Amino acid sequence: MKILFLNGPNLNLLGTREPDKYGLQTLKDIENYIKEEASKLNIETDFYQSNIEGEIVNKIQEAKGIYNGIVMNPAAYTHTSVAIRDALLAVEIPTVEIHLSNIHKREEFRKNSLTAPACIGQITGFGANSYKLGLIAIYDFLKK
Ligand code: CA2
Repeated sequence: MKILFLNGPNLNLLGTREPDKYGLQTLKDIENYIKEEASKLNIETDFYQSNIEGEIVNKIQEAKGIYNGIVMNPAAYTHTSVAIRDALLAVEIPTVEIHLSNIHKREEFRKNSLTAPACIGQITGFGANSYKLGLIAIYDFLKK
């Protein structure tokens, strides 16, 4: 099983700023932890982060035929990107949306996700553990 972890804008700053909101772990720390957990389940994972919407769309399109599933934190694009939503719908790769913070407990504009309706489900508010929960969710969905 091959899973792509996609990360949207500013997540490259994880662990360096706003630790109260997003925690102390860097994206690389999270990647290392997920790779360790995934290998126990015989899952191969790749991580990708971009601050550019079109690059994320390209990555989703390229994922077709390579990855069985996607775990995605679209970051701010969650709330704005019709393009990412359309790309997910086009490739039909099962996707779990994840967020570090609970987007439903924050500003009004964060409560709506344009991308979640193109996903099998959403995990939000568990900090870095949302990545692990996302891994388990996509694994359970795909192994059925
Ligand atoms: O809670 C999440 O995972 C979010 O996807 C994070 C996004 C935010 O726009 C979403 O509403 C919820 C923001 C990511 C910004 O990451 C930073 C990390 C460190 C320092 C500054 C920003």
